[in-house]
Amino acid sequence: MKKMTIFLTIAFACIVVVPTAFAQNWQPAGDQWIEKWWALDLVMNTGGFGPSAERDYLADGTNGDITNVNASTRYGAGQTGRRAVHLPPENGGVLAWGVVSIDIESQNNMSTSRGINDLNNITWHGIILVLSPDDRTTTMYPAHDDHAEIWLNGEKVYNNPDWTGGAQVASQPTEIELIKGENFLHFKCGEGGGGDYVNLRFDESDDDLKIAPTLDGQFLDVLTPVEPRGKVTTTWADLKRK
Ligand SMILES: [Ca+2]
Ligand SMILES: [Ca+2]
Repeated sequence: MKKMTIFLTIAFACIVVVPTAFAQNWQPAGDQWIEKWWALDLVMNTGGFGPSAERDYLADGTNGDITNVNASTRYGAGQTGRRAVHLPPENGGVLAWGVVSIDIESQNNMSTSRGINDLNNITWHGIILVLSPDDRTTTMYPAHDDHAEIWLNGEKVYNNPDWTGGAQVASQPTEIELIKGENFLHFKCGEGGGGDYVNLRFDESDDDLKIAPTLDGQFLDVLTPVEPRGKVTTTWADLKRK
């Protein structure tokens, strides 16, 4: 009897706890432009999008722990919860990751996401988690001004130095492979002058994808745990203090 009671208790706990863990307020996908990103403070005074594209600021600022490539993997995404990116003062100094909302209609949404009208010689790094119910080939639609590079699950899938002509204009829709479960996408965009926007959406048929950061601003906490949760909950104030 006692064993049965324990078994039932555990079974009940599983039924109650597991669905709760997945009841997240995911960002919608499909043909909707993605508004919330897990983004790094902007790199400043880059010298333009040409010099920016030749640099791996993430690697330079973390002794190689986070890189442009591994920011598109579970490992690198997880590391963003533990490390700031330490760059020289002229490039912004200690840069932190956090949830950033972009104005998906603005031609200067990199600048305005930081409360400034029009910054130049800056570089954006943004990560999203894409949860897919299956393996699929689909199309992503990046809009950017200027040079955009995109990595997906540890591979570079996009490299376009030319601005696309509008905040919701994708000049090079690109076929990508998503895997069932977690996919990580890292979008780097270097801005020289004038317009400065990033934007991304998937295909209309991808309305079953789930995107994080969630609508209520969660990112690290919705990733599949690979280490004790306590380590991820260090706040940015703590890290910057160190
Ligand atoms: Ca600008
Ligand atoms: Ca520009």
